[in-house]
Amino acid sequence: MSFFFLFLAYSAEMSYLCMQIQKNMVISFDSKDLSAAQTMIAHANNIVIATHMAPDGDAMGSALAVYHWLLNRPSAVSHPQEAVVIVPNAFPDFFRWMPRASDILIYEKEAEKCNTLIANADLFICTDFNDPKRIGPVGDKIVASGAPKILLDHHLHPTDFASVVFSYPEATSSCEIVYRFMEQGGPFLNKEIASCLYTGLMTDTGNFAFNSSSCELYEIIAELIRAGAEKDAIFDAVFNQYSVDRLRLMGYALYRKMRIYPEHHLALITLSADELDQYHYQVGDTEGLVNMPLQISDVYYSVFMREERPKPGTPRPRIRISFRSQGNRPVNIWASEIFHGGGHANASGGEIFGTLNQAVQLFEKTFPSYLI
Ligand SMILES: [Mn+2]
Repeated sequence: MSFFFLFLAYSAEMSYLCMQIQKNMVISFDSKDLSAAQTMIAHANNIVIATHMAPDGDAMGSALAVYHWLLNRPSAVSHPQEAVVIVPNAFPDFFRWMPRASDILIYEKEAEKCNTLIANADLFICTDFNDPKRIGPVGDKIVASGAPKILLDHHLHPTDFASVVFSYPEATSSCEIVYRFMEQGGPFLNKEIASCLYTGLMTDTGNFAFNSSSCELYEIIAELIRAGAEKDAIFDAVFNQYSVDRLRLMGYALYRKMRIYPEHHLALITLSADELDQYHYQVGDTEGLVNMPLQISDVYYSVFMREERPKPGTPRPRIRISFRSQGNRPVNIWASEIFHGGGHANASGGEIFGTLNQAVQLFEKTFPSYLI
């Protein structure tokens, strides 16, 4: 009994502490790192901006914001720089409206062109990933290049691949870090940059539903709106663009494929490649699905598994797994120790190569030891 109360007191204290940290969160840059990065940027001629696989709003927003910033800096007149954004694979259609999204090069589609640009790059600016593995073949090429690398990111435990690292896991998003970084170089905001950054702040916090209690965040948002970001239109462009198939897929997943483990406050949704085909699955169609079971009052953990057909040369399908939780119920250790992934305490990812059944068996075997 006393242990129980001790635990309650402890978790209450922890959430209070987290709340305090959130409210007072100010990103402060190391001045040496900052001037090193600024010098690298000032001297570079060919800059490659790279972000993670299956780009989300924060990846798109942070990379495109840096791109616009490089193109518009006052020094761009005296010292024109080539800049390009490379993403490993396609981004969802609902980000197509983003300013200059059409300039983005998709490695999967234009590998040769990308390889040439990477080989000629004299600076890499990496946003929203902590490990070159997160960007597939682009990561290998970047690591192999001798050019300096600047990392702007909010995922835990960045691996040691960048020359200058701005890693703030307590930040809401990489867009927040990019905002603070660009601000150090003087006035920088315009409508394009503001729209890109707002997108990342909005998507990484579930439209400000979680991980979004810092006053700083709303100060930034006020500046973005002043600079021309159209908040409601951006919400509409990102969240109200479902296809009929996408909404039906969500309905099917919730109605037919959601399993609840009541005594563990846990939900699991699985979708096979065949089921995805039935609904003409497009990249991004299952975005947000993993969060939905958390709307159930007694569900605090949610896991979503999606099967990808094996690629030529790989015998087994890949099961992509997303983990979500609420409060002081970390899922990242489970994701990293069992499913070769990791991430934030309340939002992680992982994968296994095998069948959906094998993934579900592994899930059922291991969750009792990882969930509170
Ligand atoms: Mn992010």
